[in-house]
Amino acid sequence: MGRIIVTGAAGFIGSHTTDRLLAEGHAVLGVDNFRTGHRRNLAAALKQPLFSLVEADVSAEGVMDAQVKDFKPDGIIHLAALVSVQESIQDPQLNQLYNVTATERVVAAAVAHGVKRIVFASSAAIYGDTRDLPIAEDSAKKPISPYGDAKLASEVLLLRQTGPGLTVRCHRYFNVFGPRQDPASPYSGVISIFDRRYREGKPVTIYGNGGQTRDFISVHDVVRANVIAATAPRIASGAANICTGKATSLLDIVGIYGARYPAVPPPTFAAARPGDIVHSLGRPERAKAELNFIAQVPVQEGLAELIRVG
Ligand code: UD2
Repeated sequence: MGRIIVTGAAGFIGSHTTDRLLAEGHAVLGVDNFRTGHRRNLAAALKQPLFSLVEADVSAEGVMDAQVKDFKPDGIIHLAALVSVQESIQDPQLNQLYNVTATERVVAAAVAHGVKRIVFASSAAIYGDTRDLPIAEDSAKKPISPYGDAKLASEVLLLRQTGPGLTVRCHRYFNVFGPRQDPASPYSGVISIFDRRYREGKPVTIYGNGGQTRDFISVHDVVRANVIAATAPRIASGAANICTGKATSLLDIVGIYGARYPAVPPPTFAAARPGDIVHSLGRPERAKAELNFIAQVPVQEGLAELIRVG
């Protein structure tokens, strides 16, 4: 079994990734500054003897170097980030710190101490507003936010370091959803917002006509991709979409919630958000070819789980 450092371990994707690694018998060191992560997400992990947790900032000088030197991981799953696109627009310097400098620290520590593998949380945001659907990995990369710029820059600096000793995998996540996703901001993932509203018995707001579609992928599939990339023998470095290849509209989602919560008033409709894209869909073939990864959780099933466990 391996030894893995998970940065951003207290976050939405990080905590699920940590749980899965522990369940498979790996030793995990979580690093998180708890800026947007929550200790409650690690309630189960903290009971496991193979888990340890360091409260520290990945972007700070010396932090990753010391942790990697001490823990001697086989791999690092780097998920710590400034996760809000909106916040990256409001505070580009903070975005630079958490989404670029932090990656530089991870790479430097990995190279200095001979870590064999890095898995990085990239994003479909690197493609920007492409109309060329479904999106393949070699599509044009024209990010439209500092967040997308930073994810692309991180990919470049990570993939530059690959060699016989270090394998890097960049995962371009599409719209991830599932339990523990934080609905706190109006710009949080739409499913987390809708889930909270239906639970509270309040109508959701649909911006536009609800016909817009996204490639929604369950966090459990994303976690499986992370664990494969961190632990599978003999994989090559590269970047791939982590998506389902299936489009789901907001009306589809509201239909599922409406059936489950019949007493909640129907959605209200408001003007489409400026800059909102109508359709986003990824091509999943490269992850299948390079990682043998195929998303397995249908959206209906993922939503049923979310409605059940919250
Ligand atoms: C993602 C980013 C966003 C921006 C965009 C660029 C997230 C969470 N958001 O947005 O910041 O970079 O990519 O393409 O990663 N919606 C509603 N009602 C709500 C909330 C959302 O109708 O209460 C709509 C929203 O207008 C959009 C769809 O739901 O049409 C999905 O919104 P999202 O923010 O979950 O994800 P996305 O892909 O638009």
